[in-house]
Amino acid sequence: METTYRHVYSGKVRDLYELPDGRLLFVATDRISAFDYVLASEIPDKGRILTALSLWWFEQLRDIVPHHVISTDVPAPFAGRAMICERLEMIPFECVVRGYLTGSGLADYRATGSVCGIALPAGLRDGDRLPQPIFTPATKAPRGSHDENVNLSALAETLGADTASRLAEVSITLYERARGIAERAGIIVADTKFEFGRRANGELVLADEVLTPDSSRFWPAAEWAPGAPQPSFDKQFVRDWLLASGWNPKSGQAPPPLPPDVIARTREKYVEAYERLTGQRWQ
Ligand code: Q0Z
Repeated sequence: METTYRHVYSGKVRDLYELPDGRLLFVATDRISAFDYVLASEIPDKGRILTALSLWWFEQLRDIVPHHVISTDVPAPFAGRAMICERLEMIPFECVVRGYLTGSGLADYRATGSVCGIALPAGLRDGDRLPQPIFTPATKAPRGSHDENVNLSALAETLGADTASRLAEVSITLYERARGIAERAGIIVADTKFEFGRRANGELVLADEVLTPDSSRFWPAAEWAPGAPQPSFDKQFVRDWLLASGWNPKSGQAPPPLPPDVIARTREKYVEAYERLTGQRWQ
């Protein structure tokens, strides 16, 4: 049988296609990014592992909110690393939840004492656990620029107060469910980004990929030591090797290709995250 699909968009590490009936084909590639660059080297199986992980999370969360996945019966070139999804009217904000303080949340906190208009206790350090998870939405920036944190009022202005508060509530509920599961697996989900869309009847649906190392910060719980940047569960070998190679992230030069052992060890981290979280062996 002949299957056609039309390429509609590519992100750094994933591609989006449209099927003839209007449904979308959401494809995770083996590409990896670090320091805002897509690397020349790919991580074998990364696309399949992250797709399997995302599908597993969608099932863990489906009693909280419906998801956009219709089928994983995809054209052969994408087998195992793609989902056929219902087409939604996407909400034009990233729904970020933070359980720990780091990254742009830490930067905002250091500048203002707040993150997205939410005041936090004084004296928090990089990597500290927050008293409770916070909803910190961001605008979706065009490619090449960075998302901008916004407060709940900005969200309410664009979407209406009801939708804004529903997004906050659902996002925090999803995060709390996920962090409990991950904690028991020895993984800290420091923060995560959800994307939602609406069906024609107005229902909110969880879209995109969820709770993968690409959409979240995963930290190894055993190594958590707030007061300094935390090691990344998946990308630490890549970052360490790139910096030790003498390459400067601010040079404007493309990063060098990764050596085989760094590729292999990074692949193992994705497998480990999958196995620890799902309790299933990878393949
Ligand atoms: C997601 C993206 C990329 C994958 C559009 N269910 C949906 N309905 C309508 N639009 C989308 C979705 Cl998931 C949608 N994106 C982001 C970019 C690969 C996803 F390159 N864009």
